[in-house]
Amino acid sequence: HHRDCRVSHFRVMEHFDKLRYSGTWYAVAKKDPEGLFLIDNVVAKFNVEPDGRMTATARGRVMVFRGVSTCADMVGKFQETDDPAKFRMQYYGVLSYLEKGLDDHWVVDTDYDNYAVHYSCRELAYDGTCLDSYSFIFSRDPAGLTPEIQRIVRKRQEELCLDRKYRVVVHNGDC
Ligand code: ODT
Repeated sequence: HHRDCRVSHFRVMEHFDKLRYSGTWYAVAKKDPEGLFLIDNVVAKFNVEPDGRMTATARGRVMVFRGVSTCADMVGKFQETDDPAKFRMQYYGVLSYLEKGLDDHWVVDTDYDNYAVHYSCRELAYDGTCLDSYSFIFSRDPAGLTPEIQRIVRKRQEELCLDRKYRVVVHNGDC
């Protein structure tokens, strides 16, 4: 059978709980979009503000222009949608020359305590599949994920039609 790669058919986390999701997540793998930005040493911190809105900061090594990288702090604000696991992320850098924009931000799967699978499609094709996506695999533990969890994550990567598109995100203290 053929896999359904239409973005609107992708399953996301059911009953997503942003409070349980808050705190620190280490990126352990990433599928890059066109024009890669976040390179490695990526750590995201999610918060829930007193008014209930989700915000986040991300620190990591980023590409500033062709071949030149630096460590950067990014800030994100999340707009809610009809689906509690699907957000619109408005983001910008603490320094003005860093990338800014508005991306989809979907929490595809998480157990809150160990792993999370994030997905963002930036450009849809006419047939509803994605032309330009990025996706992060997050771990609570910078040392990585257990084999059992890696199996779950691999399944989700396949369901996103992104199997074998990920690279390892290293944490070597550069940022
Ligand atoms: O790295 C890329 O190539 C694309 C990513 C661009 C946006 C990064 C901006 C992050 C803003 C702060 C938010 C933190 C949480 C992020 C979690 C995952 C998605 C970036």
